[in-house]
Amino acid sequence: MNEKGIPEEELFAELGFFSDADTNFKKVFSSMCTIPHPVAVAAQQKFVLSNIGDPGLFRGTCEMETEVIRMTASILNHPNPKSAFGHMTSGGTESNIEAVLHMKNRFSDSNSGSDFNLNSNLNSNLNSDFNSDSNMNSVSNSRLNLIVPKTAHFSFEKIANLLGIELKKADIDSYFRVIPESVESLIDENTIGLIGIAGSTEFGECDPIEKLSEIAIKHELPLHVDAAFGGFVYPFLDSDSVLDSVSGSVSDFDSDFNSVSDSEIKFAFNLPGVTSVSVDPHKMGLSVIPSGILIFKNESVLGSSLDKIKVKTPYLTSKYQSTLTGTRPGSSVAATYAVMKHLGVEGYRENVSYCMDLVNHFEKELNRIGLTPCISPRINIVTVSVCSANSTGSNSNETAQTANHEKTEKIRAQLLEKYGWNVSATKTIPALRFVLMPHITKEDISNMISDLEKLLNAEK
Ligand code: 0PR
Repeated sequence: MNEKGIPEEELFAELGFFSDADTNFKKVFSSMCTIPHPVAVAAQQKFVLSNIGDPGLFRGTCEMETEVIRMTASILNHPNPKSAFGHMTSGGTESNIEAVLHMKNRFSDSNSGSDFNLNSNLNSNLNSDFNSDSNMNSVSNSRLNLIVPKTAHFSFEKIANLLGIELKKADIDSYFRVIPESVESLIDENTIGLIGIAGSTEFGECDPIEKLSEIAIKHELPLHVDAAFGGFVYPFLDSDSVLDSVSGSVSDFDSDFNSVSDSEIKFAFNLPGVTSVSVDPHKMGLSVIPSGILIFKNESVLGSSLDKIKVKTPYLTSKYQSTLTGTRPGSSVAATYAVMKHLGVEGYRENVSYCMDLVNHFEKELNRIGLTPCISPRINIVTVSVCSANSTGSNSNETAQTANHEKTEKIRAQLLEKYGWNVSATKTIPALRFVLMPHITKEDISNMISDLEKLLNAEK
């Protein structure tokens, strides 16, 4: 560091240089974040001092946090939003870490002979012939495991490493949704819980959470739903706009699940087996970074796990702290509160409807150059193969798959180098991936597709 400080003018000239090197989202189709709503930014600035890690000093912000949790629980169809238990986090990764940490603690609890029963308050007969005690007592010394869909976000890899658990990856179907039978077949006496995804990172798909909920109840396991992206999308989908967007697309929906309109998809607290859900306001919630939300059905589903992570904080204004992080930005709470109150359900419906309109336009433009999405997009994430037909299926051999991944990567890189478009590629199949966020316009889509067409013609 320099001995003498530099004058403000010089400093801000320098900051301008750095900010010019950052994106303004103009040509970004690869990000799950977007430009925050102006009311979120204004509220963030008003609360720069606030630290909800020391709640007694920031009572106002804490009140807003409680209200954010209640509003989110109601979006997530909680039968009694006031009884939901949760807090704001820095985003999906932290929420997932904390949800799995509690799963691990609860598992050790049950295993140490505690009579804590996760689903004891359920009026369900699904678990009538299941004896949890005998199951738990037979635990071997092998590593604890967590069952995740193959499409789970990479944050779960970090979690496995951090918590010393094994990830068991369940198979996915041709729509890239987890197969419930595969999940159930992976459960053993060392399984600490199940993960489902509402809005997968690569495809935007929603796993059959209803089925996972039944499995969770049957085996008395906690079920965490990662709705980091989908949490501010699925509840606000208008079924008409969705039907529009899927018509004329590749495959007809065939299963029971597929015939359900997307606005009716159950993925949260209206399913009895769901114990926790994570949702990120800093993605489709239009709030500022960092803003995440982790909600448990109620405090009692945590059993004594909460006590395990509670630490005494004698020199703070509260007696203890039970969040993973200490100092937490009240400005993110204020921003999220502001945008949720300002937009209301109606505003978020409009936001999602705008994005789904982009999806419709995107599909039409793709058709114009002879392409179709890999699967009918359920939400505003579209994947597109730029390789020849039939070469992306699961039957194609490994060499062909590698060649297709390489070709996809080449096109992705050229879109950026020649034309400045930021697009990503999927790893599950060789395809380009486009996240149609609110900062994108139809004109951007048409321009980008025209540039893609030029690249593909040059490849012929
Ligand atoms: N769960 C799901 C389903 C996610 O898609 C993500 C992030 C997370 C959890 C983790 O969330 P945080 O990154 O908030 O901890 N998905 C995006 C991704 O990894 C995050 C992202 C956003 C990446 C904007 C780049 C970007 O420009 O692709």
